[in-house]
Amino acid sequence: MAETNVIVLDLWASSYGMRVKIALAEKGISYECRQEDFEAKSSLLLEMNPVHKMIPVLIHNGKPICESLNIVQYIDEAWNHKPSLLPYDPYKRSQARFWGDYIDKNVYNAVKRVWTGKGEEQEECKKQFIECWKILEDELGDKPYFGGEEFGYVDVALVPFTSWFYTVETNGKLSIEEECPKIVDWVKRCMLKESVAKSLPHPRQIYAFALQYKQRHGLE
Ligand SMILES: N[C@@H](CCC(=O)N[C@@H](CS)C(=O)NCC(=O)O)C(=O)O
Repeated sequence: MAETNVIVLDLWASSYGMRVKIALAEKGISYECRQEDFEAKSSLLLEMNPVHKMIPVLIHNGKPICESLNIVQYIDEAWNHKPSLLPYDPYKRSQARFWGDYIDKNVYNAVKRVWTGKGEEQEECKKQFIECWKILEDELGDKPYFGGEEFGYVDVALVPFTSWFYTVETNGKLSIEEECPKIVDWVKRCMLKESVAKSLPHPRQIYAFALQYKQRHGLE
């Protein structure tokens, strides 16, 4: 399959965009990454994702695929010469999708509420953040990765959000390592993978991005 026909519409700090970049790297697919400006979205983004007008969008041979987990599943199916990100077993596949859905419904908000929150409200958000990640930690258990021995779909779905841990810890004055040590070990394990290390920005870049965001939105 022609790899030159792969474009990702992205914003570097987006955890959703990072999922797509990790999945492409896992499959060894080279691609062109175009950064979007949310204040002036490109006509290509509006054309390729007219429903949500959001990144990430994968454009493969001119055709758009939207919604990050849908994109990860597409990548897994379109480039099936490499080991699958989703398990083959239907039950295990359903479990992986369940956790992908849990992450989508809970993690972004849990993370964002801590770094944007203040005072008592932030304390409540910190409790919810820890609750959310403890549930994930229980699911991980003593396995190296969420799916077992191999890095896979749930890891791809979740690990991008950990690039925000430094921002969460600094703004929320909490130690994720104290609360969820197995998660922190899992992050270190994932970061040893080139696909992850090259797709996640440095935590301090994210922190600077968050600071600018808070200034722009009067959240300081
Ligand atoms: N459910 C979507 C979420 C994507 C999303 O929230 N994208 C944000 C960036 S992190 C976006 O494009 N925001 C632009 C806007 O809201 O105008 C996915 O998984 O792809």
